[in-house]
Amino acid sequence: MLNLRVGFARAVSFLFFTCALSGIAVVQAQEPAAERSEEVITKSISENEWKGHLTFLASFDQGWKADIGGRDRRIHTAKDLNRQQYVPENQIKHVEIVEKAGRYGHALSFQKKTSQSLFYWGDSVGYRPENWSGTLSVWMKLDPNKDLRPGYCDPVLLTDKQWDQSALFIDFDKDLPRDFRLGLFPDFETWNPKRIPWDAIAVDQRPMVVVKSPPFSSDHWTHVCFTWQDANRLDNALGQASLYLNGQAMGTHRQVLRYTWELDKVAIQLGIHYIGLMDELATFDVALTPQQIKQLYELPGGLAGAAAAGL
Ligand SMILES: [Ca+2]
Repeated sequence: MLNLRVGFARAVSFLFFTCALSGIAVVQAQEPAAERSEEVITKSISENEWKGHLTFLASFDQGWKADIGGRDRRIHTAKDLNRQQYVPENQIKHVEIVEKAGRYGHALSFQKKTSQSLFYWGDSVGYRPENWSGTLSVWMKLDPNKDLRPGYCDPVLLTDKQWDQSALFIDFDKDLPRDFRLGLFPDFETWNPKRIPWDAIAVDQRPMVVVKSPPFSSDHWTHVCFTWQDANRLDNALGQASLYLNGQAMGTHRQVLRYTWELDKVAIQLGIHYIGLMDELATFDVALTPQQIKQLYELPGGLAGAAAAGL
């Protein structure tokens, strides 16, 4: 993703720019998640059932293997972001588990930028070809403006293809001070049918939720959570996705969310060009409500603790 984004020419004429954008099948509107309709809220599960919808969990407390996962819970190391060549287990010497350094228990520590890529298989995340909703949660500890090397950084990327095709991700922009973003890139033909180069798409037309001056720090943990709902609607109704930091709603993006995944290729990639600590990476097969996300943020023993207690 990173090479493509960086590689596109930035010098694009305004005329081309204006015409090109008219072809983008993206309806974008950002609004606080608290303003979402009552209909959406009431479709969610009850306040006490949400932990039972945990579909993937990597707490790093017992090692690299995911606590909860699908057909293969081992982490894998890919030669690059394309994941065409990969081997089981972590092979990157600059990434390690640090005991008791986590938000809860142990944590992953990424110490250098690398072209290799770590991932877990994502077949358990709860993908549905019709009426799909979900949540991803992770804790991060870094100062993005000091710790990261130049270029984009994607702490978590969920896809069976790549960043701009059937993908959901969180990233830091490459320009200082770095923005934090939630990227919603459904099947490529649905969001960019005219194949407009990325850098020719105006910032406010991009399918993302953008947070200026996000509250990340190397001194404390930051909880990152995003939800998606009404993806893969048969009637092509708009779906929506919302980003939360430390339990607070940061914004919502609406568009048709058509994701066509080959389940055995879905990967939860983590730590792409990331330098910092990471803990408790998890997914749910429902879109948690703002109240449930606040509960998750304040969970005393974390999800691993909740899982050990029988959720
Ligand atoms: Ca942990």
